[in-house]
Amino acid sequence: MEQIVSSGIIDSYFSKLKENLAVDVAIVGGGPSGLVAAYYLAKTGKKVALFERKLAPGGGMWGGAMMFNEIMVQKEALHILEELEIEYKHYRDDYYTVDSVHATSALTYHATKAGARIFNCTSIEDVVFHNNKVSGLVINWAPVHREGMHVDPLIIMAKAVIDGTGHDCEIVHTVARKNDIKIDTPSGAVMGERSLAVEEAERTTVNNTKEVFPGLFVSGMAANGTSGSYRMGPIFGGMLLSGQKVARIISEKLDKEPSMETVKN
Ligand code: 48F
Repeated sequence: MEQIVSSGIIDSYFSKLKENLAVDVAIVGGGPSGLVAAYYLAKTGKKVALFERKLAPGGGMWGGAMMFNEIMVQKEALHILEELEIEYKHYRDDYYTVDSVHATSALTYHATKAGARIFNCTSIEDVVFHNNKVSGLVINWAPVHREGMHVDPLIIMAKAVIDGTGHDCEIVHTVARKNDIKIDTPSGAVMGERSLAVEEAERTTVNNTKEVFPGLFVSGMAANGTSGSYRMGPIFGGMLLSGQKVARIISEKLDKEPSMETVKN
C-alpha cells in the first residue's frame, strides 16, 4: 500500500512533467492574468503549462485589499466572471464586488479543467534565447532559489512565453538585462511601474498587454510595469481582460503554426 501511494505519485508527476517539456505556451506566474490566459489558451486547444513559485496559484487575488477578502470588478469584465461561473454582486454604478477566495479558486479550477497544467513551487530563473527569440523557460524548484542552493535547472521549450509575474515583471527584466536588446516600450527598456491611478492603470493594463520581444508577451501588472504605467490596487477587471487579450493575441499567432498535442483533464 505505502509503495503504491509513492510510486503512483512519482509516476504520475513525472509523466505530467515529461508531457510538458515542450508546449505551445509557457506562462510564468499564476496571478489572475496568467490564470485567465491559461484558461483561454487551453480552451482554444493550445498546450499550456503555467509555472508558479508559490504553493498556491492566485497571486495577489486571494487577499482582496489589505486582507479584506473582497475584490472590485468593473462592468467591462463581467463576461469573464460569467464564463467562469464566478458570482458577483452589484455595488454602485459600473462596479461589482466579488469574494476573492471564490474568484481565485474558480480561476485555478477552470484553467486546469480546460487543460492547462499548473506546476506550483517552481520558479523561473531565466529563458531560452534562440536566434534572437525567447523560446522557452529555465525552471527550478522555488525552495532551491530561496535557500540559495547551487543547483542547475531544467528547461521547458515554448513557442510563446507570457510574463505574468505581476509588479516585478521579472522575466522581461531578466531578458532585457542579459541579452542587450531593445523591447517594445517607448524607451526600448523596462520602464518600471508608477504610483497608483486606478482608471488610467486599468485602461493601460489592457493596452500594454502585447508581445514586447519576439516570443515574449506580457500580461497583468507585468504589462504596466514593463511599459511604465500605473498600479491600480484591488480592482481586477484589467487583470482579467489582459489575460483574455494575451490569450487571443497568442492564439491568433500560433494558429498560423501547427499546435502541439493538447492535454485534457
Ligand atoms: O502579482 P500577480 O497577482 O499577477 P497579475 O496577474 O495580477 C496583479 C494583481 O494580483 C494585483 C493588482 C490588481 O489589480 O495590482 O497585484 O499581474 O501574480 C504574479 C504571480 O507570479 C508569481 C508570483 O508568485 C505570483 O503568484 N511569480 C513571480 N515571479 C515568478 C513567479 C517567477 N520568477 N517564477 C514563478 N512564479
